[in-house]
Amino acid sequence: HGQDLESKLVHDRGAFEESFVRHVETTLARNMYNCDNLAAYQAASSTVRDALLVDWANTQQKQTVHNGKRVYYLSLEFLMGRAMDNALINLKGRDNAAAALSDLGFNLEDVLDQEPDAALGNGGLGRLAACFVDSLSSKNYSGWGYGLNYQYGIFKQKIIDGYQVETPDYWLKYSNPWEIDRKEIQIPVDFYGHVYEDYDPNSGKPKKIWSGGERVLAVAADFPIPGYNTDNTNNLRLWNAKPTHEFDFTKFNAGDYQQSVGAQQRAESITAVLYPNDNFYSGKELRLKQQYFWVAASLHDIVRRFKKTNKSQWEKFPEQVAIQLNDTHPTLAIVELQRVLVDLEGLEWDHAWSIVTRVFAYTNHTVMTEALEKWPVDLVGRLLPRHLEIIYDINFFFLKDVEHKFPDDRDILGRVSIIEEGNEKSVRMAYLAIIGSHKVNGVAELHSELIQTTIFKDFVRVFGKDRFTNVTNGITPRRWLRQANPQLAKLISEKLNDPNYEYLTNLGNLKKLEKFIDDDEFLTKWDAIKFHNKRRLTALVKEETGIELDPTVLFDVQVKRIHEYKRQQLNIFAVIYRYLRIKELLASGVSIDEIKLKHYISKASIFGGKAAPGYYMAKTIIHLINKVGDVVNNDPEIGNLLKVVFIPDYNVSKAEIITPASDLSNHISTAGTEASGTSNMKFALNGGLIIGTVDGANVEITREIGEDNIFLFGNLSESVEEIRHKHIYEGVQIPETLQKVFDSIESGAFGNPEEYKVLLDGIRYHGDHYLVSDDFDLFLDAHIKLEKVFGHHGGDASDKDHLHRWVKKSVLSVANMGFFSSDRCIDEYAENIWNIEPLNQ
Ligand code: 26V
Repeated sequence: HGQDLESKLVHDRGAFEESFVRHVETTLARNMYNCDNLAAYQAASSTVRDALLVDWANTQQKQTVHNGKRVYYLSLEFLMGRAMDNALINLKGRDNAAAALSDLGFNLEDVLDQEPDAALGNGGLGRLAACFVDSLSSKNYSGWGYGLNYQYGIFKQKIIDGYQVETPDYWLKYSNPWEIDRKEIQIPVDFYGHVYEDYDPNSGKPKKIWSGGERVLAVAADFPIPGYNTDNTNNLRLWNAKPTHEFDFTKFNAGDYQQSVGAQQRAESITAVLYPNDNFYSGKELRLKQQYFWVAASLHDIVRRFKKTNKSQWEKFPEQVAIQLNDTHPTLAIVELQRVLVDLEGLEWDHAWSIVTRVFAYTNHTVMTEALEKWPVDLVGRLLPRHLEIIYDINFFFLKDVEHKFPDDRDILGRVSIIEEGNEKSVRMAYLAIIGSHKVNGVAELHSELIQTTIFKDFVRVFGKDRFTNVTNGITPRRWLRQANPQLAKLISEKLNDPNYEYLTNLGNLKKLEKFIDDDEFLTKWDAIKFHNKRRLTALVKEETGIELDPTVLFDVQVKRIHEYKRQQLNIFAVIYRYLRIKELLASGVSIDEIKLKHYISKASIFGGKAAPGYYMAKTIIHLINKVGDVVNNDPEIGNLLKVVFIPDYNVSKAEIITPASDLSNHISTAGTEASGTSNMKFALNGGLIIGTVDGANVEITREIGEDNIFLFGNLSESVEEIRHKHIYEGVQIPETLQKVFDSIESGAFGNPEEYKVLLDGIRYHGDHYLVSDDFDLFLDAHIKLEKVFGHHGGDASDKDHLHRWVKKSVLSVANMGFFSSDRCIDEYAENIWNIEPLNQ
């Protein structure tokens, strides 16, 4: 019956309409005459949710009966974006929903547009987790996500007078139809208190007891994750922190009722807000509380599920459970499992530890030292006294092994110790994660190589090369092709003779597009779709900024978190250089038309991205971009030759509009700093070309699509250290071109030069850590080269070869992007790290 209902709601127009009307009248307590787009979204999403729940319940049932190994993906961030379009696509019910809504007087796109983004993440790491749960479901794995149900997601960014202003993202203003409250699933989590020793009455052995302190409840909220073209619907479980309602009666009796209730209410602050830092560690107590709260609740949930069928057969635990640590944020799970096994279940230390290390694996997402978590020992000891003891014990046994292995190397002990000695002792979470895992992976080849030769090189000596591996990141083609770029997805399905879009789960099939590389009609269609997408973006830009873009010009895009290492400053400096050159040419009497013919093609530089609220330098870069935009866009001489826009509040739903509309996107991090990047994959999969450094997954993208189809430039990662050294000992050489840019900034061309002093001085006087000066001319050269290819694109129709040069590169990119499906990543994790197999449908 359930399956029937599901299939009806999604595939039967009448049933969808009936359910929609019922939800308007009952769930929303409104009527059809008083139903705006928002209400329509709520009623439609409730209908889709009802359908999802059927698959979800069946899947859980099936997985329980099968009783195979499950993987749990622990991530503090899941940057899901909107759910409804994705659910309709995965259930193959989009056309039906569109037709039903149209019958009722609504337009599906407008209705979808009402949904707030679930923005429970910062950037790459959180979006990767979202792609991974999509692939886990789509490839029929039994895999759950565990995270926190923040009331406030990543802040909303406003641009006021060119400055970033943060406002809270209260995304649960209206009830969330995708959330299934599991109020009955409550797990107590303790903090603070003290540890004492007691005797186990059974064994007579000493035993540690952790008691006292503060108790908070973890209450489950579940989110169904539908797979594409399968009934498999996994679960994403996000925890809410709630007070226990166990009054502190001593306070109560003393008449301090107010304070007693107040302390309880503060429990909810644990899951109130997502920390808005990306690639930067700041040691806040509440953040550590979030981590333990989430890890303890998730682990106890996992253990409870295991014990239901396996009782206390702990040897079976690693055969039933794999846990993937998304960065070091959940590292305390290693300690918590050891505590559960030793303190609560009475296992011997070594036995427990051998179970722990078979269960966990750790993914590193950055080599940036400022992002590596190091929690002060004092803080850990106060918040989690028993855990700190266990960390010391883990370290003791580990260092004993290291000493045994390297008896003549005294220094290595200090280097690999979990505890960093110094003014303030701290716990190095990455080291703990490596020691407690059976596999450690980086997220692209270059990155995995770098972690093994730099930050973790001692651990390669200690544990051997086999503990380390690489899994190059990927993205889900359902959202990032089918959903974001429906016209291109359709053209591909026609060309591949694949009316059911099977290629979306077999992305290697894209390769067959190469056959059509000389098919002019196809290339023209391809180009027209890009143009359509550019118009869509033009409308968004107009709405968000008031700026009118000409969709025929080159759209040159850089959207991602604002960070010095990602080098938005390099990009905007090059834009300024271009503007100054254009002004010079105009001043010397060269006409605009001649400039367009001989010097510069018309382009729009499009930026977007958030800066961490405390990251002053990043905010300065945003301000500069906006000020350059003000000057350039209002210069009457320039016209469409150059425009500069900063799209405020870049997020997943805006990415779905921006990505398919780019001709060229920037992935220009200092070599060796961007672990992988995933937006590079999204752009290439949508037929945008890349200008990039030899960094992160750009390396594998180049290998797959061919070096003729990507514009690489810049110093290589192996030279970076030496160049930095030279900067410090011999000073930084500013090339003439960049000097021109600096001079104009300092002349006040873009507002008060004082505001940009930190930015320029960082390059000139403080060692130019990110090699802007070294890569500037190389970046300009790469532009000259690529603009020759783009030039006259869409112009002189008689010169077909030239006309289609860019488009051909675009097609060849897409045709060779199959490798970057997150389905491939998940298969690699499953085989090489988790040792799990898909469930047959
Ligand atoms: C670290 C920290 C440190 C503590 C406070 C907040 C915070 C938030 C995130 C992180 C993790 C590393 C940052 C990250 O997002 N890395 C990105 O991961 C992407 C997915 O693997 C990858 O594509 C990007 O290159 C990498 O920057």
